[in-house]
Amino acid sequence: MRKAAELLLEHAKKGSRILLVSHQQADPDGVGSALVLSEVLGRMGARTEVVLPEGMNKLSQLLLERYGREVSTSIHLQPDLVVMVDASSFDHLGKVGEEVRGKPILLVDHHLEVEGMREGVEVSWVDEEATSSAEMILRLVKELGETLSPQQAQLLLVGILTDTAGLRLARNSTLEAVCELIRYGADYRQALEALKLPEDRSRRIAMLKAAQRMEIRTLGDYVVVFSELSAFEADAASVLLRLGADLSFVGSEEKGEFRISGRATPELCESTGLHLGALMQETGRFFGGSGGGHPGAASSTGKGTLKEVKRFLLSQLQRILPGT
Ligand SMILES: [Mn+2]
Repeated sequence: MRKAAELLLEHAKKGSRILLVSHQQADPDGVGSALVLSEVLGRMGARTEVVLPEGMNKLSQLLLERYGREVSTSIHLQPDLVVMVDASSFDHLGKVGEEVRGKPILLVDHHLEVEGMREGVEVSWVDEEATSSAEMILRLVKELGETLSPQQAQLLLVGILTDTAGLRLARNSTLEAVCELIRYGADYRQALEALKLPEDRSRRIAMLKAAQRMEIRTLGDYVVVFSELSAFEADAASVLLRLGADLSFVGSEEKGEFRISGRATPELCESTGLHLGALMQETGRFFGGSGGGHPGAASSTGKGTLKEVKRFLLSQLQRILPGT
């Protein structure tokens, strides 16, 4: 972290132009982290821009409206430094990945490190122990000797709540970060409110369809389920865990390309050492796409059919899960 802070300090002092980017379909952790860091660096003297050309999810859009923030959809700044937040590889940035490749880059992320990324950037600060990028940004801001406004603290808190499923996946260090954000003026109940999506009928129907189309497999002691949707795959994968699966995969397929999200219970990850992020990285690589994520939540894209992906995942899982 020290190196990350030093690099930012040096650039901010010079009044550098700093571009902040996050992953495609950015979630509140990515958006909140990029925005808050951008504002802090701006106060320190840098010229900054947050660019999310590949869009963000519904929740992030609602948050920007609620907190009166804006992001760009294309790059206007000729950056002296690019900060990648909450994204572990250029592939995850979509087309902006190609535009920033080769520029001086600072990587701040808590996903499984992607092979070769460390070499492609100036400074890489990856902390897989952090449950969100927002926690890392809080530490970074303090290291920079800066402080947060109540609203900035709130944006980071919302990021933490998103990535920890409302603190269910929190570690002790997460809760310490939450307490600190509260001292800066964040409000827990308000953050929970901000994360409630308006009642969405199409989402509810998608969850029911995912359950209806579910295929149930047992691998040793574990219940693994597969399903198919054309939207809300990640949400559905989480819902299927809550229904009782140990491991769930929900994918979509269009024009010879697929997208798949996986979720695993913390118990399964702990007892078997399964890292879905690594499995999805491998899946992406195998099918000519990209993938990654966390031990219990990850996704991948690639070329092929869901049937082929399922076969691939099952063969990998048989290798990884004991007694299968
Ligand atoms: Mn995150």
